[in-house]
Amino acid sequence: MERALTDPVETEEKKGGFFARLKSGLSKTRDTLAGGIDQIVHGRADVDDALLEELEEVLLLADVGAGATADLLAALKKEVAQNRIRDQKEMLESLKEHMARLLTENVSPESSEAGPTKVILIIGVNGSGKTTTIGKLARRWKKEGKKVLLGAGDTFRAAAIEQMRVWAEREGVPCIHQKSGADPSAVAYDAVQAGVARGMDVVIVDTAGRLQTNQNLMEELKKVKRVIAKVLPGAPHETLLVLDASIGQNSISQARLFHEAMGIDGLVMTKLDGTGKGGVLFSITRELKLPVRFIGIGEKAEDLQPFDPAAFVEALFAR
Ligand SMILES: Nc1nc2c(ncn2[C@@H]2O[C@H](COP(=O)(O)OP(=O)(O)OP(=O)(O)O)[C@@H](O)[C@H]2O)c(=O)[nH]1
Ligand SMILES: [Mg+2]
Repeated sequence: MERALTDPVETEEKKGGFFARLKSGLSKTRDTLAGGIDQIVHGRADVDDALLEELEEVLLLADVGAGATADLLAALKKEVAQNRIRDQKEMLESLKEHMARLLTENVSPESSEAGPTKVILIIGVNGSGKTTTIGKLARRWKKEGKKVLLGAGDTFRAAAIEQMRVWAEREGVPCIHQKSGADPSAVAYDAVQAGVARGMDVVIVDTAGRLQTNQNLMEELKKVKRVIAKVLPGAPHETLLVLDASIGQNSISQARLFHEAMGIDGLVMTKLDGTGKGGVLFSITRELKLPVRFIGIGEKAEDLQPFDPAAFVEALFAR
């Protein structure tokens, strides 16, 4: 089959756009982080205590968080003492290495136990970017040749069902939905059953946004998960929490409560393009030991990328 040359994802990737897009999506955090570092090293030769203190401030401003910043500073100070960091260039190289390490150490890899049909449950607070992320994932995976089915599990508002159907139609994937007000676990049940029956590779189930502190709504979410497991034992294979990066450090307590209630397998960090707080990824992986699976760097269908720690750090410091 001939591919349309105008497919935006296709064209982007042909241009080697992955890194360019990442770089532009992270420009606000880069301004805070690399821009801040540029300012403090400007006109100074030595890596001394004063410089490291200013570096600490820059990291905190970019929302790297107190714990992760302390880790990074301790590592750098040790290397300065051992004479392994002798100038600013070496300091920057070492900082980048330690930052990439923070994003990968202790983080569990993606589980690979899914059978022929992989079920993914998407959860998070209101407006974090769940439905948009599902649409973007549908596009990505369909383009990879996978058979994708969506479940419009946000039955809270009619507009949410409509939003999911619009994405499904645009990406050319089936969408299982019921009327607004229907039981979300019934929709999840139907979606997974249909996914298995139709031999789908991936079923992605949307849910209504909810606060992590709302007991009743968290119980409802647990029920969705239980019902999915009843239709297909072992499912959902991945429960992904979608977090809005612009809330910075607040995302840590949010993620912790969702994780305690639901058992999360990974994170999707959205809206990185709109915030200088992208440093939060370092603290959230450090605190929760959960992998960031995807990042959202814009509103368009192609603005979702699998998270690549090394590329992320590189893009944060790229000129
Ligand atoms: N700039 C930017 N906007 C995003 C990104 N991801 C989502 N959005 C926008 O965020 C808004 C909310 O997105 P939704 O996908 O509807 O969020 P949701 O979590 O499904 O919201 P509820 O269903 O109401 O809980 C929309 O305007 C999206 O276009 C992103 O990575 N970058
Ligand atoms: Mg939604």
